[in-house]
Amino acid sequence: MTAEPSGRRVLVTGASSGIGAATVRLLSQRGWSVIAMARREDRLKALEAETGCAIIVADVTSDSDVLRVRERVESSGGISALVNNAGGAIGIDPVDQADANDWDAMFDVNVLGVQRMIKALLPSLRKASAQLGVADIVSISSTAAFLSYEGGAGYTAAKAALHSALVGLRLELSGEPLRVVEIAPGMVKTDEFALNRFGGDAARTEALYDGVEAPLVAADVAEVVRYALESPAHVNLDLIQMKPVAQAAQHKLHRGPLAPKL
Ligand code: 8X3
Repeated sequence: MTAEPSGRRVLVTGASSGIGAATVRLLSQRGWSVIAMARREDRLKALEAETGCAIIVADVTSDSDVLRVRERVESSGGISALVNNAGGAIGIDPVDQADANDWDAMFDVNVLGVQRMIKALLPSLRKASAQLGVADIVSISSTAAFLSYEGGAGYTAAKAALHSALVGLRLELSGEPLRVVEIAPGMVKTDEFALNRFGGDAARTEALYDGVEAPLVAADVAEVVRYALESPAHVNLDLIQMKPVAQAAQHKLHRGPLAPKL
């Protein structure tokens, strides 16, 4: 990674697949200088070869990794935007049967991982905002932050905590040219989200999307990230909830063709 000015330079976490990888692809195409961060080096290398992005192999749940990321970002020109995408769900156990270790892991990646990244990179973002007039923290939460469902309590609690933390952050940054954007997607069909949640059960994953006409895909969310980042500097998209048309709510999913009631 060479030193360069921090204008339109973004770091994306969870970049090895799904929404993160789609965001890296789209922002690279748009001329952003992109740093893709994730744990899996082989996937990052493929993304680097495809898009020309810089890569950092690191885990948002590791204090020492995040410190290393901070040092590398600062020594290579800083960033003007951070996209906190790393996260995920583990299991679908009801509260009385869930493994506390799974909840711990969900809180670590979905909540504390975002806090670690913001704490580490806020100085760089502040510097960029002084140069450019604005800098951005975009975080991918979930519709799960706003509606609980059976078997999802650990995940919904973590995403609700993330939402609450982002509201607090926006208040704390009041008066600075820093935008805090939260994007809350519903059903997004990616290669890994549901597969990870269901412990690798491919049949169960496929059944989740069965008959759903056009679930969101990673590129749909990436496009909203791009829109938020490229909006005029005075426009803060505080919170965007997005779902496929077939999903009126997590518990109100239409399977089968969408058809007008004529
Ligand atoms: C994923 C959305 O509906 O599985 O963040 O909770 S949902």
